[in-house]
Amino acid sequence: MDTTVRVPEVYRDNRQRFIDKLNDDSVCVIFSGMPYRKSADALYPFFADRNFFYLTGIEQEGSALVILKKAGKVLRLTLCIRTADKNSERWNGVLLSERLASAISGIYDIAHSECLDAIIRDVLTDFSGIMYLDLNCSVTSNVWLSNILEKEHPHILRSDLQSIFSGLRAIKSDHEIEMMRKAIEITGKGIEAIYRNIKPGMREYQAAAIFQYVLAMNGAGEPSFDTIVAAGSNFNYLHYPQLSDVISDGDMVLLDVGVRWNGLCSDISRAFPVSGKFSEKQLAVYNAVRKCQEAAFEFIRPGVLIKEVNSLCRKTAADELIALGVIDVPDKIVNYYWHNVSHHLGLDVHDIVSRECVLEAGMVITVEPGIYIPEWNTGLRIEDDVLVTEDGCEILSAEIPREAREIEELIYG
Ligand SMILES: [Mn+2]
Repeated sequence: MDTTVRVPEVYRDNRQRFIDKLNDDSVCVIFSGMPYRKSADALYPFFADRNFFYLTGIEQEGSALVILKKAGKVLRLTLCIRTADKNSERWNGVLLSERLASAISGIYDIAHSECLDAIIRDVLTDFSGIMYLDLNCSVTSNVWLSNILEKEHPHILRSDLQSIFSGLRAIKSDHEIEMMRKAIEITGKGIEAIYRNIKPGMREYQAAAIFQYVLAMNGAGEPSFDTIVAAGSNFNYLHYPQLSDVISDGDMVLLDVGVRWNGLCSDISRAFPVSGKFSEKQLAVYNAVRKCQEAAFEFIRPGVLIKEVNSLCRKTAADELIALGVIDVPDKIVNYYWHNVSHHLGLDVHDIVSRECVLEAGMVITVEPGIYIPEWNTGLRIEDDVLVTEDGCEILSAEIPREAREIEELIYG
């Protein structure tokens, strides 16, 4: 858990925007979810549904939010949370009190989860509007609710929540941008600590532990996704998960790391030579990727499509690889350019916003061109997070050392 105090106004504003999008006669039920079983009696760590979090700021399992809107007015806004039970708390720690749940979310009507069934039956009595659900969500509580609807209220129209959230979460609030700046700042500290402390002979997971240590010491317990440290030829696996190899002298190391701060994510990649000195070929690929990035930074502004940013980067990469003699015609770039350049970033690392939508001021996307040349045993991406502004973009992660020379100096110490 990070230590920043949550602000109920943030979630109140999010709820208002959300409620404005709902049909005038509607019911909406959103669940936080439950932890998945790992094996025997062990569970995976719990992670609350991001749409639920967006509306409540609550991270606790077994919670639900019920909204009833009639003739355009909110008649019910109830947050259900698990009842504190001394026996379960002895094993698993303290649950949210009603008062704390209310203080975090800004919701006054707090009920216990045991009452959810009765609350839903109550709001559905004589109801004939639209029921909003996460139709693609397979958590047990969602299936349970769908069954009630099918059996008892087959006439009620159901509508999917995702498209509403996808629109709402596209434009980041000032609060969200502030939280992302903080996530990025801590990510930068973690990356710099790796630059300064990594040595040939270490294993990849030991480099990841340096990052995790810096997170913890900065009050951020949680990376925003599984840390990637890929040395040598492991750049071939884009979401390389093992982290078990020894980092050898002469290896390039690819980091793809992020931090979650008050729910908001960063997502940054850097690549560097563990010895502190790029080889000629490593530097050539590095500079080519940097050129793609600069082209994207120049180009990103309101009105642009992510696929246009991608085309520009792919074209730049093709020009670079032709100049380096790796390819002879632009079409062959597909062998070395393996992934798209951008995705939206927010409460989810790959935020639920459509990649097809036209960029607008207030959106935050990644810029992460990558060029991978297995024949040279070198491949890398460089990833920064940018805020789309009225007339261009602001690189939120500009302070994290990125130029080849700066990185060499940091590693040499
Ligand atoms: Mn990314």
